[in-house]
Amino acid sequence: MTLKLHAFPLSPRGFKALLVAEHLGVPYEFVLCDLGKGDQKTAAYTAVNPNQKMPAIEDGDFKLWESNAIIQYLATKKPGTLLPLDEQARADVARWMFWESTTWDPSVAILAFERVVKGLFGLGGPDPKRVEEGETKFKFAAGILNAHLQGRDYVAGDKLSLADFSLASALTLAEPAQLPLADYPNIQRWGAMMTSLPAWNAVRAMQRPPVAA
Ligand SMILES: N[C@@H](CCC(=O)N[C@@H](CS)C(=O)NCC(=O)O)C(=O)O
Repeated sequence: MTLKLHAFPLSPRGFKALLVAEHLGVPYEFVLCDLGKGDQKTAAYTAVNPNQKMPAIEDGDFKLWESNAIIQYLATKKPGTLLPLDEQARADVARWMFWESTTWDPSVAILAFERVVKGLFGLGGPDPKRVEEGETKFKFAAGILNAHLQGRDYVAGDKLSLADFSLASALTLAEPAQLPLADYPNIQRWGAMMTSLPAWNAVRAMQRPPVAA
């Protein structure tokens, strides 16, 4: 039975799961979870993810939500690829994935909501106070990532890992969310490498605006 991946490709979290599946060549069935139509709130989807958020996967009877847990599970389908087998190298990847959840993603989310989501769903214009808060949080996080990427091609170790995919997914909204990246040349260099991956373009092609409810 093919693994089902419920995602809304415009969202960095949905994009992340699709990106890793595409990059690894893990066979999957794409199930659009259209946030504009409220697909995440249906009883059928709530049985998959009680949080009523995407992404989520179903692999037979196994259900999994949280984008970083999902990409970790996908990587186990191709051992030794994006998740190192060495304990310390794997812990390093995990560290950046947790940091993505606790620090990077929440800072991106504020700017994404104010500058992209509100427009898509007719929720009014950006709130300048929230935008300022988002920019401050984003710059704090970007400073950490930019310094870490000094002299490095990849976030963890010397090859692509889940850490790169987890963190780079936010860049799918770099332009529409106007992520303030100008002062972070190492993030720009690394981001250019990530956005040139064939899988990146494949998932970009799946993005389309939500259908009105
Ligand atoms: N930490 C979760 C966040 C998931 C999440 O917040 N998804 C949002 C979209 S980016 C969602 O589905 N929102 C639907 C809603 O709140 O109604 C993950 O990484 O999977």
